[in-house]
Amino acid sequence: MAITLYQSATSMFCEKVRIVMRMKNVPFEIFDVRPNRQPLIDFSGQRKVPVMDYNGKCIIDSTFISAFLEEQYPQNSIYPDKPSDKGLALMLEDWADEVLNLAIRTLRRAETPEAKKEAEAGLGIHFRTLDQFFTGKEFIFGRMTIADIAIFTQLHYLYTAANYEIPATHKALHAWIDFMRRYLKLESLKASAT
Ligand SMILES: N[C@@H](CCC(=O)N[C@@H](CS)C(=O)NCC(=O)O)C(=O)O
Repeated sequence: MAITLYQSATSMFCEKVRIVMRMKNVPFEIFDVRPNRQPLIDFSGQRKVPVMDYNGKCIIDSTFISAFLEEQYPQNSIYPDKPSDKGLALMLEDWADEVLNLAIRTLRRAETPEAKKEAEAGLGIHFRTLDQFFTGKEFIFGRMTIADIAIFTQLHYLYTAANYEIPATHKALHAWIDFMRRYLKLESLKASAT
């Protein structure tokens, strides 16, 4: 069985897939696309990462890769047990990948103090919701699922690549990010930002 993950180290979507693979103890090789994307384009016909080469089969997009891995390696499931919770977990995964991601990218690209303020206000709405989510809770569905992983990887990117600190007023969210970082045995946020 040969599995290669075409990735870049700082991409939040690649981090999401790496966490799923590690959670399921799937051995994989890494192909970093930053020096040269051409092998990725030749293999997948497009330029975005993550892409998984699973014994020659090409799977594009972190959500599809995660779902495929779940099918092949059902141990340590990334989805909650209850079917209604699974639907909610998939919604949250998509919300993190699309809505939260867009709010973070808007902040990262803000060029003026006004644009930054507006972007922070938009992101603040999500921080408040997540602060409520994680008050007194380690995982949304009782154990780690794709919902926690997708939300965490977007927020982690804020520190590692966008060099942004979530306001300290969001205490529960801060505590949760710290907890997830320790749980996933990730390097210090500050250290990985350099
Ligand atoms: N929905 C995709 C998003 C993938 C994505 O946007 N990847 C970015 C890196 S974070 C990328 O490869 N961008 C390169 C480009 O657009 O040329 C997923 O979940 O995998």
